[in-house]
Amino acid sequence: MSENTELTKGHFRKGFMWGAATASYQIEGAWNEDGKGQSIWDTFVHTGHIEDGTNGDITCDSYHKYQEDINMLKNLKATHYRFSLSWSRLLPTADSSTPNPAGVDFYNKFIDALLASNIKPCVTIYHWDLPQCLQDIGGWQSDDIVEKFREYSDFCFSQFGDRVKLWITINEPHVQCGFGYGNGIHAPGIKDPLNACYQVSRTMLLAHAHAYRVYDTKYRKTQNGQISITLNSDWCEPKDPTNPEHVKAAQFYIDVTLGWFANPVYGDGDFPASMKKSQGLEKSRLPTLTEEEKKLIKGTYDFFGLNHYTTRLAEPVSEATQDYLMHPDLAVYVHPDSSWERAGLIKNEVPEWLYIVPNGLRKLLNYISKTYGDPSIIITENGCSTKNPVNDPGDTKQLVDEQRCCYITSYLNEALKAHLLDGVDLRGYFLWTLMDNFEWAAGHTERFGLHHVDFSDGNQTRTPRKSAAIYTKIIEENGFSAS
Ligand code: PNW
Repeated sequence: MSENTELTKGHFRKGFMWGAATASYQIEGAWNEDGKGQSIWDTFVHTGHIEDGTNGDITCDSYHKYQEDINMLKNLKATHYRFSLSWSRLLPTADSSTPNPAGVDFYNKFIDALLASNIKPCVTIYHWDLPQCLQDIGGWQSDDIVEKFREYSDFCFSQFGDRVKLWITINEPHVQCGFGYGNGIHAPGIKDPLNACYQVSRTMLLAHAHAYRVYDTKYRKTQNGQISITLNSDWCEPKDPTNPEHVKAAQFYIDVTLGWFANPVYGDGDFPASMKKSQGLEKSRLPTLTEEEKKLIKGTYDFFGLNHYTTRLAEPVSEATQDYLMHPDLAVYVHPDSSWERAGLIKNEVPEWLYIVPNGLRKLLNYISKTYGDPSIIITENGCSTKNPVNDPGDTKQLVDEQRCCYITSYLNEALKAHLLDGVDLRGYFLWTLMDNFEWAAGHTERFGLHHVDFSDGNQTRTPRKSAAIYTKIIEENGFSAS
């Protein structure tokens, strides 16, 4: 078949990080227990918005069942676990002088239990669950958030940095800007693609940069860890590679998803020129970063955190396709190739966005390596979903998840090619996700787990899928051994 399926044998570098990833709101539950404050996701789910009407009130109940999560990680043979801290559980009033002792205790116990099982924590400081009290005073649309985030990060380093050596400041600012403030399908549900969406990209970058600088100046010497941001990007190719307009369109799509945040942090400190120009306005709608701000943001990374799921083809917009634009300023029409396999096992009940194109990962890794000066890259998320309801009466839990097994094998093999054949500096891989959880606006309808979770048996019973065993074999071999 195509280059997508030819497997290469070989190994990742020694000490490669093998993990699974989750996020606090998606797994913890206990939304109002033990002094936790409310987050914008608590507010959002309690006012509609979710495909199946579910919420994260209980979800996987990891707040109580964390030892089960650790047991699953042990069985996987994971060396690392990426999870996020709930800001409102730690600082219910977003004030670091009045933390919630039960919240601090919870993460201390959890981190200690992980380390006791020889699994290293990779901690995301912020994975979208902003304290509601901060939203009430403007959230990411107010410059005050930058200092609040700096203070919160400082608090996290001071409490957990003796044991946490791998930090991610902010998860996927691009999705937050687009979904939280552009089309409003994520909390806080603001539909303002021409203003708010851009405005918050600046505060997120500044918040990240300040957190990095605090770590650098106050903690690095004694704690000796690494810290960065995690950016998401599809790979994107011209529909017709011989047509310069298509080539331009594909590059523009990457500039807008990846470059929007990667250019400031890993490039020259500023937003991509193509984005500023593209609107055809005298003054861009993107905020202007001052020279001082650019200097502050530029270079605030110890590695490149990448979340990647899928690939798109690009072409210029035509009259027929203009309704499909992601964003009014994004004058590119992107779509999957008709030959690509779509995620989900059941026809007509499949995730709309996820197409399986393994070599897109290899190309994206090469692109990042070349464009941003060969940084160390950690894949902080990659995975594949299925959609409910499952109407295979023989396997309603989708425990024999052949498609996910193929996804993991083929994407990891492309990552291996990037490392072995192309010399990309790849340091680790975190599979999304350890277990089925609350998949944001899709609620429990979309499942990404290596483990099935029963959300209706009162026990949130976790059951390994076939993909868990497949992933473990790859971890044990540190790649793909010649068998
Ligand atoms: C990521 N897209 O979000 C998040 O970091 C996870 O919390 C989430 O569960 C996971 O991917 C699966 O969706 C994304 O539309 C959301 O391209 C949307 C997109 C990409 C990533």
